[in-house]
Amino acid sequence: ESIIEEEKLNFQHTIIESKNEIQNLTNTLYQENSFALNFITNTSDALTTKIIGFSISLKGNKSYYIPYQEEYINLLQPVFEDPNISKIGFDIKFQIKILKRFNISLNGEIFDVELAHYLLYPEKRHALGILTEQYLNRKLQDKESIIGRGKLKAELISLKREVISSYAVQQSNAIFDLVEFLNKELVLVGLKKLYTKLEMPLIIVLAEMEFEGVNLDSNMLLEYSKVLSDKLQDYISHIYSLAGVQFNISSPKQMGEVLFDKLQLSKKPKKTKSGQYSTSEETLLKLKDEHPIISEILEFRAIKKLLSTYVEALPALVNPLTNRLHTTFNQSVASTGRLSSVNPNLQNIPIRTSRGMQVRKAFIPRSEEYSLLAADYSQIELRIMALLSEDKAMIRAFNEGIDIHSETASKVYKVAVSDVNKTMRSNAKAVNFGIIYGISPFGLAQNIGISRKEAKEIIDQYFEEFSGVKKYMDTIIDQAREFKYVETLMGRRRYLPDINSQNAVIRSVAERNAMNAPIQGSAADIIKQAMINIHEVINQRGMKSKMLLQVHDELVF
Ligand code: DCP
Ligand code: MN
Ligand code: MG
Repeated sequence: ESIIEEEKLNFQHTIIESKNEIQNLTNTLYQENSFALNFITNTSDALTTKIIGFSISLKGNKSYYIPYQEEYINLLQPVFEDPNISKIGFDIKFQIKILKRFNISLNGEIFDVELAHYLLYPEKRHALGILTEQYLNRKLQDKESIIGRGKLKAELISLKREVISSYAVQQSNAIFDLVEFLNKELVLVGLKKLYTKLEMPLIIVLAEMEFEGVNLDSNMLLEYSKVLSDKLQDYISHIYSLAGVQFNISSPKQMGEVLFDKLQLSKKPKKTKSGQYSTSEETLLKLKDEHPIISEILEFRAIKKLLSTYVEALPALVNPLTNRLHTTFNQSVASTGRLSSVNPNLQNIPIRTSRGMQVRKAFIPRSEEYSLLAADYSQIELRIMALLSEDKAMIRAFNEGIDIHSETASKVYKVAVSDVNKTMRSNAKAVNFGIIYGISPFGLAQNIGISRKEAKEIIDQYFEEFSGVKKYMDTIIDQAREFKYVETLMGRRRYLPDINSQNAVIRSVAERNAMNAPIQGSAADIIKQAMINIHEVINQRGMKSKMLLQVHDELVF
C-alpha cells in the first residue's frame, strides 16, 4: 500500500516538439552534472531497431520526452559527447550502440544502474521495475499494461505519444533516482573501484565490439549444412535398422519406448517427472556399452544440435545492413563475473570436435587485406590457483614451463608426455578443472569414461602432488562458511547463502561454487582488464585492428 503508483506522481515532464525546444534542452543540460538517458525502441536489437523516442531525466524530478527525429539527436550531440556531464542508464551499452548509429559517442563518466545492482547482488534479478519498487518504493508502469497482451498486443510504436512519453520518463526518472542508493551500497561494500575502474570502462569496449561485428562465410555454412543433413539421413537409416523399427528419433517418448520396451536396454529404466522414460544425454551415456544404437543416437543429436544452433542459425542472424554478425555480450548475467554472449552465443561453439572446428572456420576476416588473430590465455585458471594456494609444486611447474594439462594427460593415459595428443590433453583439462572445482570420483569417472576406482586414484594422487591446492580448497570453504561469500582478486563477490545448508546436496553445490568463484571470477577480472588496456592501446596508436570477440580466456582480433 505504501507503493505509490508512479502515474499519480505528478513530476514535471515535457514533450519536446520543436528544434527550438531541443536548443533550450541543450542549454539546460549544459548546466547539469549528470542525466539519465533512456531510448524507447521497437525491438531489443540496438543496431536495427526503429527508434520511437527517448527520455532524459535530471535532478529535481525533471524529465523530458523527445519523439524520435534524427535532427534532434544530432542537435544533442555536443551534450552527449561532453566529457564533463555524467551519463546514467539502465543497460547503458544499449543506449551507446543506438547513438553510435549516428556517429555519436557517449562521453563522460557513466553509471549503469543494472550493472551496479549486478555487482552488489550477482544472483538476484536486476529488472528496473524490481529495483524501483525495492529502492524507491514506487511502481513502474509495465510494458504489458500499455501495449496489452496476447492477440490484442499493440506495437509500442503505434501508441499515443502521451502514453509512450509517460512510460519513458517513469523509467529514466527511476534510473536517475536509483544512482544515489546503489552508489552508496557500492561504496559501503567496497565494490566501487571494481565498478568504476573495470565494469564501467568495459561497457565502452564491448559496445564497440558488438557494433563492429564479425564477418561470416554464410555460403560455406550453407554448403556444410547440406553435408550435415546428408550425414543425418545416414544416421537415421542406421538407427532404424538397429532398432528394427522406424520412429521419430527427435521424440524422447518414442525413443524411450524403442530403447526400453522394445530393446530392453535397461532392467530399471530411469523415468522423468512426467513418467516418460528418460533419454537424457546422461542416461544414454551410461548405456553406451549396451547397444550400438546409443552412440548412433548421440551422434544424431550432436549433428542436429550443431545444425540448429549454428550451421543453419548463424547465417540467419547476419545483419542485412552491415552484412556482419553482431553478438551481444551480457555483462550482468554470469554470477562468476564472466561475460556471456547471446544472439548468437559465440562463446560455446564446440571446438573440440572437428565439426565444431568447421563452424569456427566460417568466421572470416573482413577482406583479404585482413586476418583474424585469436589469443588464448595459457592455463590462466591454474595459474590463479597456483597464486592463491601458493602450492609449491604447482608454482614450480609453471616456473619450469611445464604444461600441466599434458602432465596430467600423461598420468591419466599412462603415456609419455611427448605422446599426449590433443584429445588426451583436452580430457586432462576436464580432470584438472574438475578436481580444483571439487568434482567427485563418480563425476570424474563419468566425464572421461574411466572407472570410479581409477578416478579416485587420480584425484588422490593429484592432491598428494598438489597438497597446497587441497589446503586452499578447505580454507576457502571455511571462509565461505564464516562470511557467506567469497571474493576474486579484484574484490568481486559471490554470495553463498546455502553454504551452511542442512541439505548435503544443496550445501555441496555452494561448496563447489566457493572453490570455483574466486578462480574463475579472477580470470574474468583479468581478461576484462586486458580488454580495456588493449582497447586503449589500439586507440592510442590509431591502429586499424579491431577487437571482435571474447571467449572467456580468449580474444579474437
Ligand atoms: N575450462 C573448464 N573445463 C574444461 C575446459 C576449460 O573449466 N574442461 C575452463 C577453464 C579454463 C577456461 O575454461 O581456464 C579456458 O579453457 P582453455 O581450453 O583455454 O583452457 P586452458 O587455458 O587451461 O588451456 P590451454 O593451454 O589449452 O589454453
Ligand atoms: Mn586457454
Ligand atoms: Mg580458451
